[in-house]
Amino acid sequence: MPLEKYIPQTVLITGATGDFGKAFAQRFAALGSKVILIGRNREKLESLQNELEATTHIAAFDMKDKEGMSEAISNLPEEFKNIDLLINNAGLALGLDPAYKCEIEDWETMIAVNNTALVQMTRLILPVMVANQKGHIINIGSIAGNYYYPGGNVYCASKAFVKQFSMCLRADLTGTKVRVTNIEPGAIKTQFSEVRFKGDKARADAVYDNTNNMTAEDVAEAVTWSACLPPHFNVNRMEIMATVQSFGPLTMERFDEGQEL
Ligand code: 8X3
Repeated sequence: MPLEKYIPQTVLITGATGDFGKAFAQRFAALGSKVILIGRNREKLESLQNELEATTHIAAFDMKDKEGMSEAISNLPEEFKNIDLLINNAGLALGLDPAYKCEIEDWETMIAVNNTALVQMTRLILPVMVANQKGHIINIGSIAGNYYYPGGNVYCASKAFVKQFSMCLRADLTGTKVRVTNIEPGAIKTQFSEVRFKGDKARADAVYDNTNNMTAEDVAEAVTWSACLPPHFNVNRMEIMATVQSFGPLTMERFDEGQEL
């Protein structure tokens, strides 16, 4: 399939300085797209901008800052306004404790970034795509939105929200030619676990030790493929996992003889 023909012209990437964001930026820059890089840290954005051989624009704000987001989008230079690919990539997991032990602030942060900011950004960009009858929203979901695991609680719920929102967008966008895709990666070797375990590098490294991990570049492959398909072809959801990752049995509690059930 001649995918080169369908390369998006203007790509906005949130969480651009994270491992996924960088890999996406590198791929679309190499394909010749103009790239809008969004992140919290201006210096990191500038360094990524310098590294990319592409027409880029950077906007530094915290995804939790609704006004900052809205200002950055209204102030986009003219040549970056016609976004035809939005990659809602900013997101995080915090903690892996059982629900009754979690920090409520961690839950609030995950909902604020993974869900609230994602819907705000989508709402800001959608009118341009609908008016142009051209566009694609790629949300970075997770297998965590499809399966349940101990300690997943709010992270898993936030990714289930992303999946449901993505597919409901599809329903609303019927007739607009705007595409929506939820990419659902499993465990990928990135800074993800270091963030989840709040800087505990040993615990984070253990997640990826002695196995054959997928990488951010693999996820970028899935994103780029979905984005460069002909306009009649929409990937609704794409769940991807390392071959070494798979499913475990459901659990069943057992009781000692004589123990109250
Ligand atoms: C990250 C994948 O398996 O750690 O979204 O929940 S997992």
